Amino acid sequence: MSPTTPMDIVSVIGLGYIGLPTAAVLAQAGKTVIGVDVKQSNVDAINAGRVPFVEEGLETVVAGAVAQGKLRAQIETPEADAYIVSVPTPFKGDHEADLSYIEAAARGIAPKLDGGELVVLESTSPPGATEQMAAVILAERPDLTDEPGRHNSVYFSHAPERVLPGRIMIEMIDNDRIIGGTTDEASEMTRDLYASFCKGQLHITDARTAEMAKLTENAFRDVNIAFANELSIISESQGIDVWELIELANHHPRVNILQPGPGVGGHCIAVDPWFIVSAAPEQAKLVRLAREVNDSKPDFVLEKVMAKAAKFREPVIAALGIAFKADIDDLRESPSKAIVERLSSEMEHATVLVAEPNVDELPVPLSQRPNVALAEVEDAIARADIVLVLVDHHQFKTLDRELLAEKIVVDTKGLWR
Ligand code: SAJ
Repeated sequence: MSPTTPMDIVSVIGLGYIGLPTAAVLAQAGKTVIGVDVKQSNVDAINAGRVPFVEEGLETVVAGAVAQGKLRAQIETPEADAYIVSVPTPFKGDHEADLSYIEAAARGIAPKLDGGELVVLESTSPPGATEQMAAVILAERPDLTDEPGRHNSVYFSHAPERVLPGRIMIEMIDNDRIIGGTTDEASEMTRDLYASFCKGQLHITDARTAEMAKLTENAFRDVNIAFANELSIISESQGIDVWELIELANHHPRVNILQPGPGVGGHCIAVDPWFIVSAAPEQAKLVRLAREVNDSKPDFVLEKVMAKAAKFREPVIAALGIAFKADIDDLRESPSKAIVERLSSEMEHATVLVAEPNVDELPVPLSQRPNVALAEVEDAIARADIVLVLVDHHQFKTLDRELLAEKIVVDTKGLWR
């Protein structure tokens, strides 16, 4: 196969929040897509046309692609023309990126290669990770090369995803993409592959810049949210309504402050800036500080609720939302979930009623706490002394305000101003 061969068979490694939508839109664009996942229950669900998590519009596309035979899932890495690696990159205890899932994916791909294939890393990664992935594959297969144009050449690139959970099926198609090959040929092949489904512009650079660009986008947002969170703490000490303050400041033509909240969660913005800090610990001062400001916001919320709860012998707290943000079921790195966990462990005499419309059961350890229960939102509020808004789910926005009469309200999202 040469770089001009159409990439008809694509294997997507890792069928999570990014991999499965990517597999689905590639199949919709006419590719034959073989998804790979380590979890048998995910594989079974997808092969039955079901999606194992909540994402607007995804299940219809998956079900259609599976029914047409364009998409299937399996545990084993198959032979394919192109591979897209979309596995987690968590961090280790010291905030250094853990590339072991990428390395495992690379070792799965290596024996399936003949020469001519494209291997794209989509997982958010520190600078140098694409080169490392290539090195793992070439160490396993010394008969292959990353020098372009030979019969045994393999092509490597980074094409970071930039989609917003909750809008993935729209943004996967519409957003511009950054593509960074380890060679120009790899960049071109990647551009051809992504052009099959992406209507946004495809911007070409090198692999390290592409890696850093993705981290930069999320660090930019983290720094801006940290500013809003710090403002909320300052405003409280000054008796100022932070929501009104931000709204007023944002009338300036060159000011656009983001919204404060209970902290920053999810597997992207709460994680990726640390990859910059760990790559350049001496230089990345502001990036580190923003992470620290956002990570400490739950402490501020916790102290506020505990102070309000002090006047009750057995306080009942309605905690509205434990997802990491509005209208999703994702609890990863959720500051809201962390606040509920700490409330329940630090105030054993309190009862915490969790209203989370996007989950059917509480996650561990909350499910094991005797003083925490999942409840319908109206019921939780009716029984509560303190109503703590942690997530701005649409179901909460339209609640009858009469329910809040005589309740102490701590609204971390400014939902009911
Ligand atoms: N948040 C605030 N205030 C705001 C905006 C967000 O407190 O004004 C909080 C949210 O509640 C949440 C966290 O920040 O806890 C992150 O939410 P988000 O909506 O900002 O971002 P994610 O993590 O869902 O998705 C981000 C996006 N990155 C950018 O907007 C730069 C998305 O485009 C990326 O693809 C995604 O990270 C990713 O996968 O990296």
